[in-house]
Amino acid sequence: MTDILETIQGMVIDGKFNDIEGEVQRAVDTGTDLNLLINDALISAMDIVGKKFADGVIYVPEMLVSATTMKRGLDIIKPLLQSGETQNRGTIVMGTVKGDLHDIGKNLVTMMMEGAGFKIIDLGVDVKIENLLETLKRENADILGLSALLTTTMPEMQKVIEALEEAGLREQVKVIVGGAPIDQAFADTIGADGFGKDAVEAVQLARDLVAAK
Ligand code: B1M
Repeated sequence: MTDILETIQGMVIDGKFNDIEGEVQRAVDTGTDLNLLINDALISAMDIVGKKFADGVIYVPEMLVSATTMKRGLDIIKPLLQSGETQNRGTIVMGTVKGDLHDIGKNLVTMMMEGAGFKIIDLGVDVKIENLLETLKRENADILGLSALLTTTMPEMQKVIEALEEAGLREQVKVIVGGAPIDQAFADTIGADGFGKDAVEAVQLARDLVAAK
């Protein structure tokens, strides 16, 4: 890893939220590959933070400060991910499921989807099923994107899919799921239309699902 990526990774781990924007901007200005910046510096930092938390080396407040630092870094990158595509490829309603407050991954997916020309309605975190259904209907959405980071909130995804069926929306709305504990097997079990390992995969999946509609 280059020095600048290592510095940025360290800043997220140490929660240097006042300094991160300048450093990420410097990385961008010096032509650092955005994929490396996102994956090798920012996301990998959160993996290390998560491990430290699991090992009892840090606690929730430190994890939160790292998350804030990560978000500020991503904010610098966000405009660069917008491709300027004006064509609306389809409408996607995004949210982190009820009971779950993790939104960094969901925000990253949202940014990339917007960059790829989708219209995104981001309902945020801890989203209730009624709110999802109401928005999907109102927006006549093509896709619902659900994120979950906790093993305890994963089952909520299945509840959402069941609610879509009960509301008669399942044929019209394709469901993409993602988040650290989610995998293809889980997506298949709950009857989702697709699983995105990361933001890039999620965008490709959304493209494919809309094209096949
Ligand atoms: Co929490 N947390 N956290 N946390 N947190 C995890 C998830 C954990 C694995 C840490 C650990 O123990 N190692 C653990 C869960 C364990 C489990 O479920 N078995 C955990 C825990 C336990 C908790 C609390 C319960 C802690 C407590 O209070 N005791 C609590 C729960 C709060 C709640 O949600 N109700 C909690 C709280 C928090 C903070 C608020 C402090 C903070 C979140 C801040 C925020 O998001 N605004 C936080 C953080 C930062 C983490 C870790 C360290 C980092 C998550 C992250 O942002 N990763 C996390 C450990 C880890 O995941 N390594 C951890 C970076 C992000 C870019 O990756 O979200 O995976 P990710 O997204 C990826 C892919 O998964 C995918 O694309 C993204 C880009 O590649 N993806 C999708 C995500 N969504 C997608 C949707 C798609 C497609 C792809 O389609 C729609």
